[in-house]
Amino acid sequence: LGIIRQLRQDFEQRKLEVWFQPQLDLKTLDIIGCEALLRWPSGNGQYISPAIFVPMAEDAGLIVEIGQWVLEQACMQQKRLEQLGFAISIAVNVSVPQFKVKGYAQRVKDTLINYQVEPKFIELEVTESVVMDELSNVITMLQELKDFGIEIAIDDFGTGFSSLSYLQRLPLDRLKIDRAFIKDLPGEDCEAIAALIISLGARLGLKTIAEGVETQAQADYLSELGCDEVQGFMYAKPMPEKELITYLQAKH
Ligand code: G
Ligand code: G
Ligand code: MN
Ligand code: NA
Repeated sequence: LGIIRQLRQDFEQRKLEVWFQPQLDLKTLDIIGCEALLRWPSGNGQYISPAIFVPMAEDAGLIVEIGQWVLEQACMQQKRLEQLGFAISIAVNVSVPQFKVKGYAQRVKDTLINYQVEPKFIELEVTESVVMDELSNVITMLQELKDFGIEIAIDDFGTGFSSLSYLQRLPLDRLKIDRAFIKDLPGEDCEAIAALIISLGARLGLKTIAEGVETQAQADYLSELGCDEVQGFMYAKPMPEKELITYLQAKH
């Protein structure tokens, strides 16, 4: 079976999973949210990385359906967590082809209404590639979602090849500093870039979140720079829903 046929079949047979990775306030270490991350089981407890199959699903157009399903899973998870007393937001990754579907923003809004999720508890993570494609259209859609109350983050910030001018034109809430700029911290080049992104975020009135934080030295340095939030193996790995609930209850 071709990999896309297999993916489609496993998706239709509800074999895909959505895991969640906590995001913390760097000062208080309170859990402020989590990122929803796709997992494709390949048997014996192994998983095919989304870094491999998401680009294929994008090319095949399959990401539109899968992305909608991830959003629905995120909505259901948000409600469950809220009912357990954890009012935290859930960040969902959105790919370029999803934005190309007519009425995408309305569909997102309808989904939240359907699941009775308060928009402030859902964040969409978009990459710079979204912006480079059809700028005015994307701005309109993101503005519509933002007006509804959904938060918008730029994912993998600093790794794209677009100009920075879009930062003024998009209705953003958060910059996610790519792991590439965190992994060698503290260290000359990395420090300069991380520091620049954090101060840029502050100047633009945006929150900054560092991804891929693995060591206390990285956390200390980010704290010194004034980074707002962190996500990474040092705090928690992506985990299935049940584990997330156990984790949140243990932290409480
Ligand atoms: O979980 P992991 O770090 O292996 O994810 C690798 C990549 O796959 C990340 O860049 C992430 O943005 C992407 N990814 C994970 N889940 C989703 C999803 O639901 N939708 C999209 N579009 N990308 C995802
Ligand atoms: O590209 P995006 O930011 O959406 O993807 C997040 C990815 O980063 C997920 O696949 C997640 O598993 C991975 N990730 C999260 N925290 C860490 C970390 O501390 N170290 C490493 N190496 N990867 C991480
Ligand atoms: Mn992401
Ligand atoms: Na990223």
